[in-house]
Amino acid sequence: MAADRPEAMQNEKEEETDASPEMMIKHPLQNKWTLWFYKHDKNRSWEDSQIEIASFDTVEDFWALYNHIEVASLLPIGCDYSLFKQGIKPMWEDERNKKGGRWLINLCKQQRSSELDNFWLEVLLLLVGESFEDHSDDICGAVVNVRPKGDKIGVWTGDSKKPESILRIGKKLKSSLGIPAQVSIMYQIHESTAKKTGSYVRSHFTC
Ligand code: MGP
Repeated sequence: MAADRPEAMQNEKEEETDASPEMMIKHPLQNKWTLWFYKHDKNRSWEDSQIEIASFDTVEDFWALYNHIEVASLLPIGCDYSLFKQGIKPMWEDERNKKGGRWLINLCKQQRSSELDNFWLEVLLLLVGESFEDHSDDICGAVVNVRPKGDKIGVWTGDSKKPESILRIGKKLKSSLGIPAQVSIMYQIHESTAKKTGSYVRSHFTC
């Protein structure tokens, strides 16, 4: 009878149960994701400075990677992290990005210490958790830029001609990050961003 066994053995039995094959199966994500890192290097092109760090497709491997790397706020200025569905490069030119755009969240300098890491983690969780419901398929990835003039987070979608999907994604993003109603976020088409000459890029949607 189990109750007659010494306590250590009962614990051993419990450990045995915890290590059963069912408990060892990782929790799969709907998509496989790749984390990229960008660091400016004057000897390389922008494209060649994008380095693939790792790919994962389970909850456990997501956390293992997240806990292993530096938080965004401690990256050297000028660096980016990008998380994209596997097979999509974090660049405008990729087939799956070139007709799309991004919801852009501009942070002020003070928000690097107060908001950046929480915002970026929330965005990562929205992506890997497929939290945009019917519109999660329109998501390509997300980018965080650490910049002297103010950091940026962009959520990239694949088709700028899907207003309903874009707006639903924007509203979900805004509410999940707790961005106040009176603060607008804007959606910019990559083609416009790529062609810009000054700092201004027209917003296609705001919410
Ligand atoms: P950036 O890193 O997106 O923003 O783009 P940053 O540094 O805040 O600069 P700003 O122009 O928005 O004020 C910086 C530069 O990186 C761009 O001007 C391009 O030269 C290059 N770049 C950025 N992206 C996202 C791409 C891309 O997708 N493809 C290519 N070819 N170059 C890019």
